[in-house]
Amino acid sequence: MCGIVGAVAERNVTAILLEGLKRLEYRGYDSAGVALFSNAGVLERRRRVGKVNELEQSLAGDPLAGRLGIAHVRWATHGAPTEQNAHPHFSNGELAVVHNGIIENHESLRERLQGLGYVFTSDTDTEVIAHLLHHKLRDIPDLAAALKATVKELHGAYGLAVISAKQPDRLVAARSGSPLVVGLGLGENFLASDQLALRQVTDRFMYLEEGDIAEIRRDSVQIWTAAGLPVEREVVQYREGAEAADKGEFRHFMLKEIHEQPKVVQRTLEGRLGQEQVLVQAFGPQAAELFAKVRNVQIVACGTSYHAGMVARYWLEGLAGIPCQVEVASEFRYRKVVVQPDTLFVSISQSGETADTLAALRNAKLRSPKEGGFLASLAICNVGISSLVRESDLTLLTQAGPEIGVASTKAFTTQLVALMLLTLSVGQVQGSLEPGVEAELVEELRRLPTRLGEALAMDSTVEKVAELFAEKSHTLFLGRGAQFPVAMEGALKLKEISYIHAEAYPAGELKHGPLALVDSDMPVVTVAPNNELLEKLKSNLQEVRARGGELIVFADEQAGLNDGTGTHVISMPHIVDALAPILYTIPLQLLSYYVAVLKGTDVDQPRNLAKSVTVE
Ligand code: HGA
Repeated sequence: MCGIVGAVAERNVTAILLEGLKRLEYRGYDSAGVALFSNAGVLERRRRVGKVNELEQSLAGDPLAGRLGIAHVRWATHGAPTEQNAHPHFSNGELAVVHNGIIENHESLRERLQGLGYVFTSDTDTEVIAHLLHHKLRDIPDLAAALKATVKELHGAYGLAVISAKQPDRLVAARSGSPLVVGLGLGENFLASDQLALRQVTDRFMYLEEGDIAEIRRDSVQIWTAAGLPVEREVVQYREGAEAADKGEFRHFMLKEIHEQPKVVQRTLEGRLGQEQVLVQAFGPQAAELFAKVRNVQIVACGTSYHAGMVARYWLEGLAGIPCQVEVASEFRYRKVVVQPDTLFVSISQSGETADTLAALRNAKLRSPKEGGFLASLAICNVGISSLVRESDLTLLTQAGPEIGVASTKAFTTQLVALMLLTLSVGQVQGSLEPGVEAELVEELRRLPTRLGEALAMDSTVEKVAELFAEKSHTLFLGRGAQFPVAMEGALKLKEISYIHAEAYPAGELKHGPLALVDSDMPVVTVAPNNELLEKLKSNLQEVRARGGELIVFADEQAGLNDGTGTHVISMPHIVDALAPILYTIPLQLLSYYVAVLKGTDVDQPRNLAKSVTVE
């Protein structure tokens, strides 16, 4: 995915920019570029398709130097990954712009700017920003003020950095939907889309907030809010290892990662939501064209990722009307599969190196026309430089960050977010969503991080409930509809880390067998959002109570379920039904965590399990 680095200093910044780009390499990208205000007093740039290494080698042979510069790694959304489309983009040799995100109204802006005489040299949406800003500078000479006027006309998502040959003492930046952070040095300052890119030069950061515009000079940083008011943003000191390799205030990585979910869900949404629509191009430049052709979806994954795929089936069929099949990769790869015409192959994997999933993708790609090939492949993955991403036609990266705990938590919820974006994108392109659904869900997705925070606030309540399980050997998890895979994931978490035998059933299946197991030694966990299946679920719960089974119910605050003998109801914040699977996952993660802590098992490295399953 795209990355931005910028610097204004009294020394040559080329090496700083290159090092910054290398630190962003893990996100996956297709080209890289740098622009500098050279000592000759002009803007110069170098761009290369491929790795940062290619750019570095080119600069080693023919160096560029300057004290002000911006750099970018690009993951194409508009226009193929070519040198011409790589950033920085110039306007009239006077401005250089790098951009993360998508400008939705780029076509109309392009037409208008062409009418004004601007000549475009790329197919990107980004280039309109350079020319529009150039045009604004005629009436508004100050670079930051002109940028403020420019972004008012942009629809979509952006993290932007700009330098001008006419105001070479500053770099200016704007953020809306794509993160940016200012790095503070001594007599020099920096900018990046991720603080990781700047850690070699500073440990003090200022995070820009939505709508912020920043003017960064060697000795000052000035920030304005979207309303144009000057604002101070807090300076945060980075502690070495504070992110991935350190548990911080938490006892285990798993608990830390559970609590990171609002933040990483937010990151996974960043740059992917327009005003009322999902930005389909976030899946890649050819996504819209491909999604228009999709008549079926085949999802292939393992373990937790498989459960994410199971939820997506309810969404793809229920919201977008697209037939969907889901299968565990180890089965799919060895069986003769009949593929319907125009089927999109979707693989899901945290690491992107899961051996079975990768083999399934490779088999899918090798299918002869006689066997009926897939339309295209899409990887939903947390690691941008993984094999799965490299070998798929389209990618949507989750932004969960490194997951250390073996039992997956934040990877799962970010996969669900990615799959919801897929559902809405395919539905949008095909016009198959009910009117208003996309706008409503886009709004609800924006609120989701706050909702997840509310669910996490139930931490101590869930910790108490965990005591009911510590002495038990078996548990049942029940759910209906899209909550069935959530129950499966809850059961998987519990068995993975507490070693308690846990099974998940669709609640309606209870009386077809598992009810025979229910007695006072078999707690039954249920997730009960307030949807059209609630009344049916309530009857299933009665069936359990009638056999003396103890019920633990995570229920919508409006579900009308109350505590009683043998029934423990934990009230959940109300949420739109489509997003309930993401919210209800949280208390189940917490439950297994606290049961494992009570049992004294190795939470982060459960016996017999490994993180990235690169063997069959
Ligand atoms: N739309 C721009 C930037 C793409 C991006 O942010 N990718 O992660 C382009 O296509 O160049």
